[in-house]
Amino acid sequence: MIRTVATTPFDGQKPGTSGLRKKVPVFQQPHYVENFVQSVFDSLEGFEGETLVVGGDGRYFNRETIQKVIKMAAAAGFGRVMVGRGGILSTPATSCVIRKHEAFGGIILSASHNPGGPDGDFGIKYNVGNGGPAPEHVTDAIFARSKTIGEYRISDAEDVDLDTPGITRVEDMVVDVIDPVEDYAELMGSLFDFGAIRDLFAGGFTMRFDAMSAVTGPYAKAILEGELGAAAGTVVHGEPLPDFGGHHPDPNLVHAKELYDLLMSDKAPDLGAASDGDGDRNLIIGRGLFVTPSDSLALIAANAHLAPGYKAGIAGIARSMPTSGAADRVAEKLGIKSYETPTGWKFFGNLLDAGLATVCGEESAGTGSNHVREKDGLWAVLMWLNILAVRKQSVAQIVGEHWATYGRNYYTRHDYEEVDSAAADALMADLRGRLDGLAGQMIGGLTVEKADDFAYHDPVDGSVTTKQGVRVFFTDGSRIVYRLSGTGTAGATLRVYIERFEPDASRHALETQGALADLIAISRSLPDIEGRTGRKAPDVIT
Ligand code: VG1
Ligand code: CO
Repeated sequence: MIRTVATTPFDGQKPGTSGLRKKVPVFQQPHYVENFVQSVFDSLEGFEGETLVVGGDGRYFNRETIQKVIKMAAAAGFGRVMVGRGGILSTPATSCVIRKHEAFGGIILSASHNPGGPDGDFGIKYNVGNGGPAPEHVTDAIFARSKTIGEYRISDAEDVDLDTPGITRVEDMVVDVIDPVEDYAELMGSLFDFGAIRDLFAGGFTMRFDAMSAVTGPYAKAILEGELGAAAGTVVHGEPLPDFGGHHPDPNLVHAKELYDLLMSDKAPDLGAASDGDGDRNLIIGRGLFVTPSDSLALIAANAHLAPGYKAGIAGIARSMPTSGAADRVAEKLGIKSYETPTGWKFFGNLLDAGLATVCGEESAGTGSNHVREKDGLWAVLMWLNILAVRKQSVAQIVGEHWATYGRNYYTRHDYEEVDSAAADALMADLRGRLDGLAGQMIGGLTVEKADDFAYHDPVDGSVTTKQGVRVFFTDGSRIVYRLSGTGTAGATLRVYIERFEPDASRHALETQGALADLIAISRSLPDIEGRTGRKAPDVIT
């Protein structure tokens, strides 16, 4: 039976960079999940009888929330829910399933790279029919609805058995429990030269993939160890755990330190890789060399034609604004356009749908292409494997040649986490207020060329998104960017992105923090980070 339940709005159900993210106890409040899910459904039209894809990264509270979503989808009139077995579907796999099965949309339960568990983070994100995150006009409508909601509808049916594949029903709606890996693995096989990668492994190539006890374990095991013949044990931390083993499933040099240390040691395999909680981020480390995500995007763009799915070449490259300009140099050389979007994958969807861009990436370890409408961790790893298999060189050789051809963009991001929100807002407001006066000023030995607050004009739908980050450009081509995170759940996180282009090949082997030392000092003094936040140094450097 379908029940209508009276409710009252909750404050703050505003989707951020990638959906609604809060601490688990916030989501556990009575009606909290239901209010948000009903606000999503109330903001959509035309889904009667259509398919909704539902899955998550397996974190704590995943299963309970999936049961609610299924019962509410039945009450709302969806015709079918496709849900990953065990409630598991990585973010890129969800995008793949939505597209392949022409679903109306999907709901992804994840807080990505943030920790899970009873005191950890949780999240709900709605994706539209192209498989990508809902664009801003949809998330704005969801938020507006959440502020006025007075009731929601839910079936009082028994919980669905999520562990047995096959078809059941909730009310009139079909529930199809699907293999979470199958469609995705098939798509990967259609894009990459699995035969060449198999030969690579058969020839003694070694790798470690750290799934960080998160969602990619089953995908990586099936594809890398299963289909491609990588040695058993190549995938470590391969079982998705509700608390990710107590770690941050964040594939960066801080949280994947064990992997990094291995790749820097004399026991290093040829390639180290990792992915995040929901499987959309990637970390690539060659023997003795970490590849920054910004460089990885540029390298993938320059070499994509070596993979069968991209052999006709790429139409354009898109990167988020804080991502380094390395990819722009590749676009220039290839004679294709590069696009600069605000942070978050939702801005790439229009460019991909319109065929303007083929490859996209973010400095935050996100890379992907037009094969789905999310960034895709394993895709990036397979792309690297395909490139390595064809070029028969090491990661370090390939990166070195790339820098010699295009120059090197030294790049680092400094995060100041859990800063007092009011202090962070004041810091940004102060910077914004000073923008006009910065040009021409000499700071810490460098001269400011111009400064602005990034605004994006979507070339496809004409929408304008403002206040996406303060950019300070220097006359030597360096850049510092400031923005506040839109994914955090406690206080504010100030992200400071620092970049310098170095054309001189004799200066391509410097240590990054040293190469950027003058800019790093300016990045702290210019907005007086210590005075305003009490922080002398960042919490995380990537
Ligand atoms: C961060 C990253 C951004 C990424 C987003 C979602 O956002 O900077 O590049 O798209 O996380 O990634 P923010 O607003 O905190 O800077 V995921 O892997 O969390 O879905
Ligand atoms: Co993620």
